[in-house]
Amino acid sequence: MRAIARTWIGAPAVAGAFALAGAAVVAVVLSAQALAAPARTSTATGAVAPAPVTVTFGEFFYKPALITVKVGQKVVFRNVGKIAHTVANTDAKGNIRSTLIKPRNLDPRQTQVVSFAKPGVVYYLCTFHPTLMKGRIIVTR
Ligand SMILES: [Cu+2]
Repeated sequence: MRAIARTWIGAPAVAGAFALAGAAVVAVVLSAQALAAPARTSTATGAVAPAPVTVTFGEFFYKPALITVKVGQKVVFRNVGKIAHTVANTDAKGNIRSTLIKPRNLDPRQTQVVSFAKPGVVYYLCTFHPTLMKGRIIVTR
């Protein structure tokens, strides 16, 4: 009888302790997600869209050469070099396609903003320096 009484008193206390521990774990996970989440901006419609990602380029690089963005998220290509470059998407073998990123002559300090409607891997290069400047974008849902 004593043991049963102890179980009766003890069980709710243990359950309560687990509930508290669970809440603490949830709180930690939520704050960790808040810290890890990319910066977001509100659109005119009030929907929350991921902030644009900037890729700088110059002689002879794209930086970062590999980025991951969401469908619809803007990518800003910015020329920080001293001469003109371009950005054109290619197939995986490097053949220019220009279907997802149409190349434009980008003089120093000029930018080109692109985004993608479907998930996948977007390979790109500079049409002026195709062997020297290449990059890749992973587009996720
Ligand atoms: Cu170039």
